[in-house]
Amino acid sequence: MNTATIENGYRIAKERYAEFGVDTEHALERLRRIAISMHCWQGDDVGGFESEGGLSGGGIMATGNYPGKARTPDELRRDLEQAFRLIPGKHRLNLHAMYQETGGKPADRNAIQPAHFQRWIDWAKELGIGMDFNPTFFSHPKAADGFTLSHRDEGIRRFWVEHGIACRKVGEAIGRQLGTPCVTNVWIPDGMKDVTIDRKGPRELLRRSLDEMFAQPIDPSYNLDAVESKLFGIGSETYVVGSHEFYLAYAVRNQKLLCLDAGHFHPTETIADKISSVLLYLDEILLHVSRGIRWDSDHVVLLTDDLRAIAEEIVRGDFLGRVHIGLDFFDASIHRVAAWVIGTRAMLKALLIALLEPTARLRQCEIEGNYTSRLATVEAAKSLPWGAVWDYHCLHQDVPPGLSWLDEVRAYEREVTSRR
Ligand code: RNT
Ligand code: ZN
Repeated sequence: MNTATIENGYRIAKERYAEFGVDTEHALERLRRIAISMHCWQGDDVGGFESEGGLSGGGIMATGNYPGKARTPDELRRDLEQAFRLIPGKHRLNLHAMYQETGGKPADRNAIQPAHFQRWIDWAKELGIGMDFNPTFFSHPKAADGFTLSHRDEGIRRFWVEHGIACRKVGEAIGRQLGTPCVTNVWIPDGMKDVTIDRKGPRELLRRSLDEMFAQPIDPSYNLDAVESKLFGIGSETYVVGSHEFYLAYAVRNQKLLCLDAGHFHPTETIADKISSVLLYLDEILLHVSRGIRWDSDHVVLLTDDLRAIAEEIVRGDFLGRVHIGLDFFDASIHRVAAWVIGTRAMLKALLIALLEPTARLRQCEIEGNYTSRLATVEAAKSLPWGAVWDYHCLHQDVPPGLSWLDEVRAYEREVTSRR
């Protein structure tokens, strides 16, 4: 695709959208300001760098053995930079505590300090991007029996509370140094595989642990706390302590961000319809955009109807300033840089389509009770040439349009990842 073809395509698209009362320039200007939080853990199959090869566990698992995964923080940063080069716009990095860099013996989880993440922070500063953070409540001997913050053993529970406290301090340092608040998201694997008699006890313990973790106020311009629910996981099929009801209530009462992960609900339940309800009671929320397939909650995000519905809700509700958009998927069966690029570009495409929607017109139809026109217009808008606007956007953001980004991933594979 040459530049003239893209420019011409855009000119025609602009006219077509104008017929629907949509200003493509305005949509692109808004799209350029959206920062997606790209998760580091797609790059090394959720391994982390605390031990050789990384420990798996905690009911999340990357499957596949595509060669060339990042084995060190430097390799991971290099891969992330390659992905960022193929994604239009300026985005963020979402880091997990197990990606600490201590230059030798790893610090135990309750002893991590901002210094252990300084190289990540300096790197983000160089790139001019923000960062988000996550305590790691899995892949650790003290999480081996499936309980962390809701553990009956006071010593273990306290260890994980200390980890949470340490991570909020890391989040604060990140936000202070990068000049944009760090969202520090808590997800724990705690739950039971089978018949559970006491569903109440662990929830009481979790509430107490969260209260202890969050006791110390932190300036929200540096750090924002989020809590993430889940319906079930591998090994926690029957009972998950941190269920949706648990965290929804906790977040509302304590004014924390609720993290809605698209893969953490019943298979036919989508998170799009939750956004406008939850934001009546919370200032801000975090999304983990993912794609659930049967029992797996973490396939690479594609431009599905579900994804489009999420983007539409954010845009129609005017929630762009209140929804932190993070990605959460991991696939070890395809090139890992490609996975990031496919998923992040899909999220941006969904947002672009939503920004190009003739929303004012549709809203008017709805107010007038003209549901026939509403339905007809929604359907007609689907075939408007958003692809031409997307390619134009890529061109002007200096990233490859269409599928041409894949050539760059292949070259990177030849020169870098296949040699690992
Ligand atoms: C797990 C949660 C959680 C993790 C990351 C690695 O089910 O979705 O967000 O994927 O913390
Ligand atoms: Zn998640």
